[in-house]
Amino acid sequence: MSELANAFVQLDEQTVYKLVDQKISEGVSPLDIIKECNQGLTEVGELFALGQYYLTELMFSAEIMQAVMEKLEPLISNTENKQNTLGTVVIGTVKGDIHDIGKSIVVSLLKTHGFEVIDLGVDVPAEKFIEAVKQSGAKVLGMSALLNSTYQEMKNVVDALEEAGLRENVKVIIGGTICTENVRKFTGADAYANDAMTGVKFAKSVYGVE
Ligand code: B12
Repeated sequence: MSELANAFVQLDEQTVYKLVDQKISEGVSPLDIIKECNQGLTEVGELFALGQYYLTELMFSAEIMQAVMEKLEPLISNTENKQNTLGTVVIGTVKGDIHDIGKSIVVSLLKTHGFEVIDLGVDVPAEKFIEAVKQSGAKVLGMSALLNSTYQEMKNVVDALEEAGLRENVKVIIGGTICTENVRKFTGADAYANDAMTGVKFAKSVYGVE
């Protein structure tokens, strides 16, 4: 594990910031820095699952990551090419789930790559996704989910799209660490992603750009 990931696991806030600043000044790409932080966060999650870390530690790791994102977000916007609006993407974290650090990264990257993004926030019920898709005419719907308990909820959203007669015009991508090909099949989504760039590539392919 890298020094940065390890500092995350130790919840050594000051070392995390120092290493992130160092990497930024060395020109390491923001997405690579996020990847390293993610390794640390995954381990924090493992320690939580094992009962060695408690909710306090989980919350503290999120605070550190949010502070890191404040440093990285402006860089993501600066380093990538801003283009005209390529299309609209509706996104949110599904009902029952309040994790949003990963979703916010996807939102930043989509915007940076020229998409208009309607971010519905966290704990989003199916009706709200459907309403947003209807009103915006978005052809891409992204759902973020980190909890196993959300499989059914993701399926509910896809089913609700179908019931509303919107499914043919809207491509659905689910994202987050729990998303796999099996989960995709169960939910009826068109694609799944475990990283943010896959979401951008998916949106580009749906809108027929690049
Ligand atoms: C930080 C954290 C929290 C924070 C969240 C703060 C916030 N504002 O988001 C807090 C403390 C609030 C929290 C709460 C809980 N958490 Co939590 N949490 C985490 C932790 C440590 C890191 C998550 C994170 O932010 N990672 C960093 C981001 C950058 O990564 P990411 O989310 O995976 O996103 C990337 C990709 O997945 C992808 N992506 C994500 N979404 C999308 C969407 C689309 C469309 C696309 C294309 C891509 C994409 O792109 C991102 C960038 O690459 C994880 C551990 C882990 N392994 O994930 C546990 C974890 C997710 N939490 C867990 C649990 C159990 C909980 C709680 C139930 C704990 C409790 N007992 O209360 C609650 C749930 C509350 C709720 N109802 O949602 C479990 C889930 C187990 C499971 N699989 O069901 C995990 C895995 C920890 C563990 N190993 O036990 N948590």
